[in-house]
Amino acid sequence: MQNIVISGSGLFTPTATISNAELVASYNQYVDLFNQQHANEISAGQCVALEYSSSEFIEKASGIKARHVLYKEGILDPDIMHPVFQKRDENTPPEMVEMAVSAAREAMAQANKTAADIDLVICAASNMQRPYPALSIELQQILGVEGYAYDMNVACSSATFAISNAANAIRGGTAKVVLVVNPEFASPQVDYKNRDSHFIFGDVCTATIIEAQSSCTADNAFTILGMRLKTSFSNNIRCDIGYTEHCFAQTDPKVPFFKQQGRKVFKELLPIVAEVIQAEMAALHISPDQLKRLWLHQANINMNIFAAKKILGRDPLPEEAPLVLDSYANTASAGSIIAFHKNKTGLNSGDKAVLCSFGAGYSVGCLILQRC
Ligand code: CO8
Repeated sequence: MQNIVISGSGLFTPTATISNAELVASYNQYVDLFNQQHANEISAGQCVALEYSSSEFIEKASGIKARHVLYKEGILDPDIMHPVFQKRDENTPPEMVEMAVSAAREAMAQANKTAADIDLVICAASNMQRPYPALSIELQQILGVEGYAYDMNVACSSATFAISNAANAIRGGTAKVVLVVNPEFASPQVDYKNRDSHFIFGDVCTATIIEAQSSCTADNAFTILGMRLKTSFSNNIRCDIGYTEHCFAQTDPKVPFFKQQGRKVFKELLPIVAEVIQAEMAALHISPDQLKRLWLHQANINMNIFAAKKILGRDPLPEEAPLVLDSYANTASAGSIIAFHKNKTGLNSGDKAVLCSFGAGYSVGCLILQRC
C-alpha cells in the first residue's frame, strides 16, 4: 500500500476578534433589556428572568478567552445579537469559498504545489452556505484546478473524515493530489441570546494538501500511518435547519441555531474518543511514550486535558497537546487542524503524533501521523 502524506497546511483567520469581556457585556445588556421588557410576566411567574453571563465561567468551563469572527457588527448589539452581512449575488463567491481560497493558497505553497498538480478538492465543514452547486466546485474554478470536487459534512469531524477520503482516493487511483478545505463560518449559527452557548464558536478556515509520499517535495510533511473513523448517533448536539423548513405550519425561531447538552456530550463522547485513538495505536503497535504530539479537537480545555491524560497515561505537557481554544474558541472541524498547523514544527523524522477530531453525530476521526 502506498504511503500517503499531509504535505502542507494553511489557515485563514478573520481579523475581527471578540473577547469574553465584550461578549459578556453585550449579553448582560440584552438580559437587562429582556428582564425590563418582561418585568410584569416575570413578577407574575409567567416568564423566567434571564441571568447574567460571566467571563470567569466561560474561561473556567471552556478555556475560551476570545474568538475571531468574520462580521463583528451586530453580534454585540443587544438589539440585534447576530452577525450582520449582505447576501452576495451569484457572481460573487460566498464567505466560505472566499476564506477557503486564502487557506488553500497557503497550504499549496507549503506543499510546493500549484493548481495544475491538484485533481480533487474537498470542502468539508459543519455547515454549507448553500446545498448546491457545491462550494468546492466554485473553489476549484477560482483556483483553476482540473479534475473534480465535492462538499461533505461530518460536523466537527469533517476535516479528519475528508483527509481519510483523500487518502483513499489517492490509494484507489481517482486522485493524485487532494486539497481539503474546512471553512467554518460558525457565527451565524450561534444563538448569541443563549447564555449556555453564546461563547462557544469562532469563524476560521483551514486547508491541507494530501498526496502520495512519492510525489511529496515539502519540508515538513507527515505520513498517515493509520486512520480510524467512528460514528454513533446522538441528539445531544443538533442543528435542525433544513430545506423543508418553510413547509411547516409553525416555524421555531430556535431552529437555525446550534444546540447541545454540553455535560452529556462531555461524558458520552470522551470514552469513544479514547477508545478510537487507543484502538488505532494498538493496531499500529504504538505505545503512549512514542507519541510526541496530540493535535486534538478544540471544544473544551478540560476535555482535551482529560483525553490527553487518558492517551498518555499522565498529565500532558502544554507543548504535547497544544491548545488554540483560548484565542480561536471552538472552530468545529478546523480546530484540530489549527492546532496541527501552528504546532507541527520541532518534531524529528520518525516522530509519531495523533490528529483527532470529535463532535456532533457523534463522530470521531483519528489519524496517526509520522514526521517524514
Ligand atoms: N455564564 C455563567 N454561568 C453559566 C453560563 C455562562 N455563560 N453558561 C451556563 N452557566 C451556568 C449554567 O446555567 C449552570 O448553572 P446551574 O448549575 O445553576 O444549572 C452552570 O453554569 C454550569 O453549567 P454547565 O453544566 O452547562 O457547565 P459545564 O461545566 O458543563 O460547561 C460547556 C459547559 C463548556 C458547554 C461544557 O459542557 C462543554 O464544553 N461540553 C462539551 C461540549 C462539546 O464538546 N460539544 C461539541 C460541540 S462542537 C460540534 O460538535 C460541532 C457542531 C457543529 C458546529 C456548528 C457551528 C455553530
